[in-house]
Amino acid sequence: MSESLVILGSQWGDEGKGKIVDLLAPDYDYVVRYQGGSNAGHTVIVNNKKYTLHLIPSGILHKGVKNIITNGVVVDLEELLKEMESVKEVAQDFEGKLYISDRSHIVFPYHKLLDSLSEKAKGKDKVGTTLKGIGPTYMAKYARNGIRMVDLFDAKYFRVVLEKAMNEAKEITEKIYNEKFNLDINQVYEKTLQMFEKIKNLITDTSLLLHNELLKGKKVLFEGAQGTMLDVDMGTYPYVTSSNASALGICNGTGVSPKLIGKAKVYGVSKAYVTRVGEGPFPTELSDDIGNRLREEGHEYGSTTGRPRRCGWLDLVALKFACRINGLDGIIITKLDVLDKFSEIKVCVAYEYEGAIITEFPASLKILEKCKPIYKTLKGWNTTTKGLKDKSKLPKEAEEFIRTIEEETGVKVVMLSTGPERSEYTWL
Ligand code: 2SA
Ligand code: MG
Repeated sequence: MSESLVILGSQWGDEGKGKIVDLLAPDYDYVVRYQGGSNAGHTVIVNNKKYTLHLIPSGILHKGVKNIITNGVVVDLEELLKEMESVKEVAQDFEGKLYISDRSHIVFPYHKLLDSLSEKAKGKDKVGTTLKGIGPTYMAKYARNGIRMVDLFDAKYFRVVLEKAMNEAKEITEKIYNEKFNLDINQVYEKTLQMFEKIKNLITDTSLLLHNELLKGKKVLFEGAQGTMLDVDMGTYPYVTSSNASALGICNGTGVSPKLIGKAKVYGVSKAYVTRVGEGPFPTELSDDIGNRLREEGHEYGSTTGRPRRCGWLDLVALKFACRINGLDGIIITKLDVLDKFSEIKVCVAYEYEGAIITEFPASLKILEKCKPIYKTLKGWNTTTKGLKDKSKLPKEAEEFIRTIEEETGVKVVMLSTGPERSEYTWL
């Protein structure tokens, strides 16, 4: 049986998964994206050139690595084509290098419209989505009104289902949101088919492909998007994305049996601190100078939307939760170097809630909102770890920081990332 690997976010996304997948990809036959859509933003820097991937798996930047967008991903054709253009030089030919599931659902312009109308209507209770149409596309999927890649092979059938879906979107727009619906069915229909023409040679039964390849012993790297705490079932609901961003989403997202996936190792990526974009409580958030310093030192702005990210100290209650949900075999700590200049570093080891100590992440946001972090204060290392590749050169204070993470979560830290470049990391 093959040795596969899962790399996913253990926090609220933006943990630096793209860089990790990119650097490990050469050891794998396939890199697989299994949920989410163009809401993801995976930044990879190669030879000083920055690539931001939203839909295409980060293995695309390597020769000989095949990439799969599976049934669990919602695909925006316009974004996909833009992205293919942006990596064209590196990827060269996409045929035989990028596969897209015939069962994946398509994000249409009316999904994006509904995303923004829903956010607007929620007012101060908005989720803070990326406005990429993700929620409405998954809603359509579960309401059995979605349109899949396979449907586009039959233009007549596509016209019928598109009309039905757009009429419904029009009704919601006008009757529920009292707004104008300016999208034209003919235009959406024609444009979709034109775009589809350009990628239809990449569409296949990726569930079957993966099944057969795994049985043959091929090595597969599963690339998560967003993070565990944004998982629709296990995250900080309703301030979550609309798919299973944790390891729990791999089976339904790929159409591969848990018996085959079960052989994979699972590594969770965590920043040395916490960031979050969008709304929703996050107990260790710092709205002070330290939070601002983390944002500036860490360049914490959304790679899809450019939004400033909320920053705070590392939350080990949440990380311990992510270790359990995902069954983590190891933790990868990124952006360690961002803490280089902090003389004191805090990690949250428990919450205080109405006088009681909580060590398990609560389901209720009402409780979470009132949780006050209980910190363990560690000494900073006050020296640079930027670009550090030799673990024996790790300052002893940074070793203590790592040890604390391991003690509190019960999971080994297996790798440190010390800068955005492909080469800036060390295995521990
Ligand atoms: P959505 O658009 O429906 O998935 O939004 C729902 C929530 O999920 C959060 N979310 C994210 N959080 C962090 N990073 C994401 N990707 C981009 C990035 C985000 C960006 O890599 O930087 O550029 O702003 C991502 N995608 C979704 C979102 O903030 C909502 O809280
Ligand atoms: Mg990101």
